[in-house]
Amino acid sequence: MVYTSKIFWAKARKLSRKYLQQGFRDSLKIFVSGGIGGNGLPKFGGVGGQGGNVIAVGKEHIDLQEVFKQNKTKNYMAKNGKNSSHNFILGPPGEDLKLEVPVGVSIITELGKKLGEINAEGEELVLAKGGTGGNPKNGYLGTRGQAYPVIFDLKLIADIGLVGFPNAGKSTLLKAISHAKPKIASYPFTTVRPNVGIIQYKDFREISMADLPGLIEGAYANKGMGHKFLKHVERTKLLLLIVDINGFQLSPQYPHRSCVETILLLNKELELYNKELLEKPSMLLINKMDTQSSEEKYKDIKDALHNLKDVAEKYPEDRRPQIPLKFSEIIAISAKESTDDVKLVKQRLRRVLDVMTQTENSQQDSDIYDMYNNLKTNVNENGPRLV
Ligand SMILES: Nc1nc2c(ncn2[C@@H]2O[C@H](COP(=O)(O)OP(=O)(O)OP(=O)(O)O)[C@@H](O)[C@H]2O)c(=O)[nH]1
Ligand SMILES: [Mg+2]
Repeated sequence: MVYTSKIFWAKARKLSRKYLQQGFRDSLKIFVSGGIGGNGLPKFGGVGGQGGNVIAVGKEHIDLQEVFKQNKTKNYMAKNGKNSSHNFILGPPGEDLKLEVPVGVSIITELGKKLGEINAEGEELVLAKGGTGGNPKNGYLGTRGQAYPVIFDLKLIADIGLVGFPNAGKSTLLKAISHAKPKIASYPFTTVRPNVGIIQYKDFREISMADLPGLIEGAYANKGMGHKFLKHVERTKLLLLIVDINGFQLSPQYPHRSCVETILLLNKELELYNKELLEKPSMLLINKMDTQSSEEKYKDIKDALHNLKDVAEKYPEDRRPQIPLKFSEIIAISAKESTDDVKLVKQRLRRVLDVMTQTENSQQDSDIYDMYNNLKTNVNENGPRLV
């Protein structure tokens, strides 16, 4: 037994290291420069052509890394403007350079200034402007274009973000609820890069769900896979937390955390990373209800689940969230063994998201607005809905 457990943890450690080596990237730095403006022709008052711009253009379903690997360069320059000449008194402008980038990318400078985001297919953003053509104001000498490194930072866009410690069953749920085929295994850090699955309904409504690699304590400070994946949660509409009824232990060197502790710790990690995440609607799934004594364990924690705020107050400060998440629902399930449970989750997720969509479309409709607010707040008034 000791031997098997040694192999297990060695494998888990190796895998988490493998993730770091394998270089999955959802951020990438390149150098962009706008074309130089063409020179003017003072004798004839000729104006040089404007340098071309470097422009990012959104494209669905492309991989950030692949796009730039194919080009084998990190320098992207637009064409220079042509000089003014006898034949062309107005020098022709330099051609723009268009770079296709995945939808969902934010573009920032090295100093952290945000240049913008690309959120739709075909959306364009000028990354580097071309220089001005030579004219009377600049002594007919074309100027240089903007040139600097830019960083593409990809955030997934999905309706639902699955958040949980490693091994909680996130990928198992995604597989059961959608057509995605994530890798599932009994060791932590099986998922090393985010996967998005599409949940399909009979009326053709589709909802996307992102399965993210497991968080660990300290993720907010970039421990484990840290920030890299927490940032994806920022763009999801609903947080779906999933915990193992039996709690979680990263390895024998780390303390075992009970189910309730894991909920509070996930809450704390989200809070430390970005408090605004806690304002999103959220649901909680207590998974692995088919395992031994899970029913008893669930009974024991039911009261605590109704009063997570009070329970949190008894925890030491470093493990206690300041702002407890307000779950619109808490559902005990077996993602692996019960198709009925998965169906129920599918229905409830849709219910919350439909209310949210209606709210977005009609802020004036006070009934819907109240419904939405209730989704966010009913835990404090009536306690969460337990199934
Ligand atoms: N008994 C039982 N096992 C489950 C259930 N859900 C998941 N598992 C098992 O738990 C293990 C981990 O499942 P995953 O779906 O890979 O967990 P994960 O949260 O995606 O893990 P990471 O990708 O490492 O973060 C696997 O061995 C699953 O078969 C469940 O409802 N019941
Ligand atoms: Mg997984």
